[in-house]
Amino acid sequence: MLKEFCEKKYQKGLDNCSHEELYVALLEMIKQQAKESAVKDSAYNDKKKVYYISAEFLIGKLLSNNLINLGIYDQVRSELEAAGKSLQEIEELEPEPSLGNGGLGRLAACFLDSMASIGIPGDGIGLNYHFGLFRQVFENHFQKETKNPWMEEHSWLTRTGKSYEVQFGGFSVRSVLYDVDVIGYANRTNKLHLFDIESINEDLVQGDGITFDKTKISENLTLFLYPDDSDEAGNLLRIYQQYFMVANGAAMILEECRARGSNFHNLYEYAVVQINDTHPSMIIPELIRLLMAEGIAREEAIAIVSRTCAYTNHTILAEALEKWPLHYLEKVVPQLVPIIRVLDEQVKQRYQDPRVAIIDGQNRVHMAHMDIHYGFSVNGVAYLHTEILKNSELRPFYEIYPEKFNNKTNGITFRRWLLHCNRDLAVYVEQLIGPGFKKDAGQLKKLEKYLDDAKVLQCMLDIKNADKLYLKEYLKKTQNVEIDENSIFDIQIKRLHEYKRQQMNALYVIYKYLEIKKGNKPTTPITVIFGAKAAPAYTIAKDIIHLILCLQELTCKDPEAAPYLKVVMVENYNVTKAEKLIPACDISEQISLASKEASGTGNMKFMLNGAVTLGTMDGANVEIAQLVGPENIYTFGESSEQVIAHYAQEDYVAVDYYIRDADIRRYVDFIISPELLRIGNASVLLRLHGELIQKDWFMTLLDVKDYIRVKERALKDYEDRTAWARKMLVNIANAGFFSSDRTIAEYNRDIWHLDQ
Ligand code: 26Q
Repeated sequence: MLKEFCEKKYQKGLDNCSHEELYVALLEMIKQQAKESAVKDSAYNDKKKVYYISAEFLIGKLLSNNLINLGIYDQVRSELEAAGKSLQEIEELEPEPSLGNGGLGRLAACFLDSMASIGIPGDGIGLNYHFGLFRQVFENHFQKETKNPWMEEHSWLTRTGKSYEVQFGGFSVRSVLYDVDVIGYANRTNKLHLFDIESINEDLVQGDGITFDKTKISENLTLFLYPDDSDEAGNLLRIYQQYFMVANGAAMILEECRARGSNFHNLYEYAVVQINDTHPSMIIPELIRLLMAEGIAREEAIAIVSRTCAYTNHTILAEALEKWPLHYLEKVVPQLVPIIRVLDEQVKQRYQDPRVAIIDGQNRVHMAHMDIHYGFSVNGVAYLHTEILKNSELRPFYEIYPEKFNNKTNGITFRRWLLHCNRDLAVYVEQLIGPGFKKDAGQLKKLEKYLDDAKVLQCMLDIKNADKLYLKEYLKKTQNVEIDENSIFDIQIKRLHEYKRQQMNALYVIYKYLEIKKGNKPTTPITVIFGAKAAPAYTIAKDIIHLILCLQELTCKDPEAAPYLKVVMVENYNVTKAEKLIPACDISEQISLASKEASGTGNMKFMLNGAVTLGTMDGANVEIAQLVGPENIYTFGESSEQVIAHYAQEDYVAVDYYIRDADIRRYVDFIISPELLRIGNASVLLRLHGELIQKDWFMTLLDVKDYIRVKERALKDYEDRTAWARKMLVNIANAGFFSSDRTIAEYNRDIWHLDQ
């Protein structure tokens, strides 16, 4: 099929086409097929539609994924092979759009895939950031941020004719809309709508860095995702971005619903708006404003919107819960302020408890509070997280609206995170249990009948070894580092944040290094791999990256340690790198301070690819533990209840652990040892050392000893390879629950209620 397409397009055979030509042809061919399959086979009637609105969509590269979902991957690959071309090399030409930070953005992308794959009419609404999230480069053991241009002449973006005028305080901008096809697996095609501005000026960015004039809104609005918000101009720009997304989204939703027959009094029969964290929360007052402009009375407009919008919470970290000073909103979106004030007054009349107010005593608008009062559903993203929301973080709201609260444990799309990223494993699983698991992930459970089959267990190990070899070659090629494929691959990849505790893993490395120097060499060597970007203004996070890069140099250059212990920090961690790292992993590091990680989704990807989790009882780890049983996961550390009690009683004092425990003192002091000071920057390492002893907001020292103990047990267990392969298989067999198809079916069953 590609052959005919190229013959028609270029008047030559595949073998005579360049990789670039083949890439462009594939883009066009896939777009054409997507159009043809747009609403084919949909089980749902298209009256009511989901609008998933999100500041982030971390979609990753789309070429292979789209070929898989269209069911033509194998055919295209063999056509190319027959012509001496490699699909993998063509795929390398595709830039990765960096339209997200991490978990929340990747979740949105998995949800779009699942909606299209189970036939739900559901589109994404977001922004088209030209330089996305920054590209990370390492220089002198530090993270440096550069811009990440990804839009090219030929891409998945299709410029539509849609455009709206968006009014801000004192000026307006005109939008342009790009659409990306969301091609479901053997099902329908939906859309991701990405709004941009017509007047964007990429030249505002100096050189290849990420600095620009933050005040020129009509030129900079969609340049970057989350520009530095450490100053007022950065915060204002965030609000401009949010309102721009919301105003375009609301206008488009109303236009579409009118076209499908809504008279707006019944808007909730035509649309459900899922608000992905608080970043799009202004859609509530904006929709109210637009309905009032259509002549609907205020009270009714509020009631309609309250039946249309639902809110998902992704975090309990106070600093991530958005509270905008009212005077910022007055400057950026004066037209929303009277509406927000009305909503606030209504709430204050009904409930005297200041904890549930929308506008607080310092005149700050609590976006989440507006969502909870004026949305019809509030959901957390894992069982434990939702319980914490109900019982502590949002307790006063739960007391008012118990019926609004529900849990939707996160999921991942198995098309990308198994079929695409680990073909060898997917093919083998299909040999064992047939193809049914691709549409119904619960069928992976059938693998359990092979738990005592030595041949199957050996095949699992062989596939893992092959994946480790691929990763070794990839790291050699991309970063020129040499790792040992026969070592244990211990991997921690996620955004850099103190609560995720990369610093605790670094302390383990120090412990192990000192053991090796004492002569206690591990039976199997260990490769500790990190991948993480730190927010440009997050000093401690960047200090932790510095420590890890210093440890990389120390372990790789020390001839005594290197054969047994190596640290590797993968540069510019993104979706594409995750796809290479996850299949090769033996031990999946999920070590957040209990209660702080809402769910985690990397944990699910690793499990599905046969890695064993080493983690705290936090987020979805709790559900993983329940599914696989204590034999097949390594858990450690204090429970979420204990941690919440430490915060309530303010009784955690890091320095006490440091003083009382000579081991802890040795590991922490190594950060400022002559060995590391020779490599790193003294003032940075000193700052990090001081931070761990004097603050340690996320209680690293509380759990570090237990962490080391349990990690040592996992490494020892690894020596019995058959027993380990059994753990791998149990993890894969029980991963079915974490398919985002299941999550989306639950959203529909409990929140969206779209009819078949
Ligand atoms: C807020 C205010 C100002 C500036 C930035 C922000 C901000 C930006 C991004 C706040 C939060 C985010 C992203 C949060 C996120 O990715 N949360 C993750 O969501 C995943 C999907 O539900 C969970 O699995 C993770 O546990 C959670 O950390």
